[in-house]
Amino acid sequence: MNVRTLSSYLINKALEFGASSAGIANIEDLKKMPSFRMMPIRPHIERVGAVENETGLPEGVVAWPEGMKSVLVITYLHPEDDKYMDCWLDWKNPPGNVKLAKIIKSVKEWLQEAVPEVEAIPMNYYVEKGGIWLKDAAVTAGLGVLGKNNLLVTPRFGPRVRLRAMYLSEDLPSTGPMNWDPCADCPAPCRANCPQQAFAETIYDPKDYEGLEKLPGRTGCYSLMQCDKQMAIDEANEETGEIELPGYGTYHSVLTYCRKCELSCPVGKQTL
Ligand code: B12
Repeated sequence: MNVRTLSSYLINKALEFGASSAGIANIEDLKKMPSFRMMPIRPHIERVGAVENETGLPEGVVAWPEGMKSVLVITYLHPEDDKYMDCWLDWKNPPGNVKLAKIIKSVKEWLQEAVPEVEAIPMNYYVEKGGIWLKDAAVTAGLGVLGKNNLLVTPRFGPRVRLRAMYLSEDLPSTGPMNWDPCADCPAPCRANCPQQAFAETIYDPKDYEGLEKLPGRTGCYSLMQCDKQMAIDEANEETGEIELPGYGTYHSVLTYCRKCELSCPVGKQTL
């Protein structure tokens, strides 16, 4: 099977198994992307939900597995009116993330059967546990662009998607990036609606990051520390008790993280 055929088979299989969109990012392209360049040199920041580094590599450095050449990146829609899709239920991964992992597993099983000579490694969500910087990967795969809200904004669903990826041993070319900027003339309600004003000041400077111009919030104005304050408030407001969630079952804990920058985005609202 030639590379183009394999690439379109993988994308179509991911869609068939339920992905909202899918694409390919070549690892050589990924290594040049902003997050992959910035994170190894960004000073350590303490934050809510941080996980232990299991890769044995310095913080921020991606553990590229030997022999892997490209990555399948998928999105899964998290609609505003299905809020529990994005909630941590009983301290477990949100249902939408579970679905993403299942789609990836199904594509891997299909690939093993159909093209056994190509190796595939489903990836962890966290870079600290073998994952990659998913937004830059999705941009490279042509699934959307990095918006003023510092999120992947997709043409159909705006930023209301979550991401997951799988390594591939085949040297497949990237299916992006796309030439589109929905934020250019947008007054950025995503930024104005942030309850912690996380986009209020420019806090990163290209000269501190080897001249890198594409910084958090596009220009360096996204403060993870401000955003993290809201996450801490959300964690303190975790609902507990016997909670009945229509369509999901009964739970003893429901944790809902802020999505203001995401849900204020006008892109894709007409699709939903
Ligand atoms: C750690 C983390 C957090 C931390 C820190 C966030 C941060 N940005 O630093 C906290 C807990 C605060 C957080 C908050 C949120 N997160 Co979060 N988070 C992650 C995680 C695990 C890693 C992100 C990271 O550190 N990236 C590296 C840093 C450097 O990236 P960065 O700050 O975005 O800055 C880079 C980009 O802006 C990029 N960039 C700028 N301009 C351009 C232009 C181009 C062309 C390109 C390619 C790149 C680019 O360059 C910067 C580096 O120089 C990812 C999953 C993953 N494995 O990637 C999810 C992830 C990014 N989070 C996600 C979400 C949804 C959220 C929240 C909305 C909370 C929620 N309800 O889930 C908020 C949104 C915050 C925001 N507006 O950015 C989604 C994003 C989905 C999407 N549509 O983009 C992800 C992908 C997880 C998922 N389940 O799919 N998150």
